[in-house]
Amino acid sequence: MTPIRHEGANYIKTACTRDCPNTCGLTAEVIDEQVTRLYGDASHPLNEGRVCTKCQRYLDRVYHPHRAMFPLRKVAGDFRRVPWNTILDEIAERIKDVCDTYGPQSILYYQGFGERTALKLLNRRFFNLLGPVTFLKGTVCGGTGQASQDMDFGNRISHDFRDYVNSGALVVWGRNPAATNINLVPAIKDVRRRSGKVVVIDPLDTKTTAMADLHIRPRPGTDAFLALAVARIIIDKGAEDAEFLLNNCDNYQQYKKLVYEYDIKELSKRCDVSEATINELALIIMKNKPVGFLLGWGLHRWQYAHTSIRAIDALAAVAGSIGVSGGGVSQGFEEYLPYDWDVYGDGLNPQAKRLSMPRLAEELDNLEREGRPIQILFVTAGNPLVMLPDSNAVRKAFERIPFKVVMGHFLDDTAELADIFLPSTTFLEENDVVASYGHSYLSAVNQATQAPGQTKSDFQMFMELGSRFNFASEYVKPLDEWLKIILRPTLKQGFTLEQIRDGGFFQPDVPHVPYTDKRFPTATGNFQLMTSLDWYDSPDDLCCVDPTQPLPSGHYRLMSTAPFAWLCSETTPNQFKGTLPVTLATGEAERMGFVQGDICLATSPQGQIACQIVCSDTQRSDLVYIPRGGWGQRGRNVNVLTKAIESKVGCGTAYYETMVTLEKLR
Ligand SMILES: Nc1nc2c(c(=O)[nH]1)N[C@H]1C(S)=C(S)[C@@H](COP(=O)(O)OP(=O)(O)OC[C@H]3O[C@@H](n4cnc5c(=O)[nH]c(N)nc54)[C@H](O)[C@@H]3O)O[C@H]1N2
Ligand SMILES: Nc1nc2c(c(=O)[nH]1)N[C@H]1C(S)=C(S)[C@@H](COP(=O)(O)OP(=O)(O)OC[C@H]3O[C@@H](n4cnc5c(=O)[nH]c(N)nc54)[C@H](O)[C@@H]3O)O[C@H]1N2
Ligand SMILES: [Mo]
Repeated sequence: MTPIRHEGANYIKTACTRDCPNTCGLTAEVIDEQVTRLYGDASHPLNEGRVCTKCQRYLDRVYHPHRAMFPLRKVAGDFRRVPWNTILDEIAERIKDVCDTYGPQSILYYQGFGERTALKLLNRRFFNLLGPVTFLKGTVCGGTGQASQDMDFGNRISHDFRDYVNSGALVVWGRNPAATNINLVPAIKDVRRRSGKVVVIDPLDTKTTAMADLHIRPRPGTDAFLALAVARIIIDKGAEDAEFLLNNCDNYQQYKKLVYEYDIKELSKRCDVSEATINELALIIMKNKPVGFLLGWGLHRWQYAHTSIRAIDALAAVAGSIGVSGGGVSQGFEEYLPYDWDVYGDGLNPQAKRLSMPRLAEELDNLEREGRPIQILFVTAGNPLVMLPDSNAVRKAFERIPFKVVMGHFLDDTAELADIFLPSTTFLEENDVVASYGHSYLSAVNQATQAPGQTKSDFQMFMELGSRFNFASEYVKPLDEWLKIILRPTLKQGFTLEQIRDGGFFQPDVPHVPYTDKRFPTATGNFQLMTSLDWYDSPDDLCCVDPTQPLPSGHYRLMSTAPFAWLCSETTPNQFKGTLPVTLATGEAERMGFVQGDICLATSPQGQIACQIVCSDTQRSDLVYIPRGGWGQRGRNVNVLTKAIESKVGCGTAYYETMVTLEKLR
């Protein structure tokens, strides 16, 4: 939307830095030093003036009366305001003490996903300059998909989404762009306008499934069987892309063996999709070429997620979608591509210890048991107490850490547990640069308004903290100087910081349609077709019940996916009234004796939480849906229920491998 120009208002071009694949270009309207409205930047080539609900509501968060504005120190259980200098002195002294007494490895730096801009590389650099402090490995977000696609393509590279104007069909697989990535919605509508087909494959009903020609609801976690079944039908019909499969792929014979291991009836039973629907999907794929496959993050949340993702990659190879305009299997983009990764400083400490993010509580417990407990926890841009799995275990592990520093915007669950809280600016109050995990445009973050209260950017805080250490002369530099260093690889190509500040540009090295030459950065240069479904080789290894089998009566798979109305745990205090909702199939509710509005207790081996029943006539009967991101302070944290296990590939988090039961409370 083009801003309606108000007299006396300033309009600042900037970009949204929140944890979302849109990374929209924005225009901030500023009146009397206050941002009064956020518009989509009409000149931004990707969002073209669009913004989503989350962005429209963001100002409520920025100007919320509960936003944290002052540095705080906990004294006898209560936070007290302390001047910046005093608090930074205390942190620096404590760090030096701990380094001398226990060594830098007893400091844990936890970097959340809240803001991933260029200057954030310097956070990790600060810790690396201290020595081999402890970092995290793995991810609660997208590691599994990337690692799985790297196995097939050598390097995961997605299609620019404007390439979908060339698609005959889109298969949106485990992704909900109508909530999570609005800039894809025009592409979906465009395919349908051109009489192409849109299929959405999602066990849940979402705003995106409502836009589909065909919505398929497989048994969650079993998409590999659906993909194999469709591939089998295409191969049976002789409609496979034989040229690509024979000339540009490895393992075609083994893959074919896998495709023919089970008959369609068995495959249909395992993924719980009817044979008629499987045929319909196969027909759509054969008739509407080229087919673009779009994978989301929901698909990653399983122990064996890689089997689903690799089976979809292979299906795309069978369908003739790889290296073809309008095709591809697209998921995410490398959001740190434009930067010089040396700035992280990881090279200084190749031996630094890394704790598994998905299993952080267990890792902390192990260190404790070994007599090497973490002494200082430093959290930036994350709310691990709410967003990591198994929150009760995370809380217990964090409580034992003697000194915790949290930087953020609100006194959320994690901040409440801190000994020291440092108030951060929002992106509206910062100068920076941001790339995206949803496209390859580099955008400017231009400060729209002054930092309120005593808030400081992470950059400022780390520079001021860094000035208290003996590495100050190499670490403490003006913002522009650091940006020029971080952006070295991009500036080397002839771009300037001023050009970025002016709005940004596409990164020149990123192809809009990857792999058109059908050469892949794998060991042989060929696309790698999967050869086995590993989990069936080792059923004992399953962390929970076999996903292809029906669940015991009264047990449900817990889906805790991204909500439409807010982003991760970036809610505002008092945004929610009433009990946390749990959506259950109407038939199942009747069978269990529940009615809409009943309050029940959801229980898993990890924990319990009170929920209010919402009935759905279309939802699968073997799962329940509870939105993620609610705070424990308000009794809305779904992660008290979730299991902390890693995915087999990519060290991702298998949140949805959690089974719950429901019991009526009153
Ligand atoms: N409004 C909003 N936008 C967001 C976010 C938010 O919280 N709210 N979060 C942001 C973040 S951090 C991320 S990573 C992205 C996530 O973006 P998306 O991937 O689009 O969102 P998710 O809800 O994680 O997952 C998408 C869908 O996958 C489905 N799914 C889960 N398991 C399976 C399965 O086994 N098979 C199939 N076929 N489908 C499955 C879920 O039901 C869900 O509807 O969105 C970003 N944008
Ligand atoms: N049950 C369940 N849990 C999940 C998922 C799921 O599907 N199900 N999905 C997961 C996914 S996809 C993700 S990405 C993670 C997200 O996990 P987190 O990154 O821990 O979650 P957020 O709620 O986004 O927390 C970000 C925090 O950073 C703050 N922040 C924003 N910008 C800045 C900044 O510049 N500086 C500082 N210091 N703070 C800032 C925000 O105010 C917010 O409090 O959660 C995961 N958790
Ligand atoms: Mo994420």
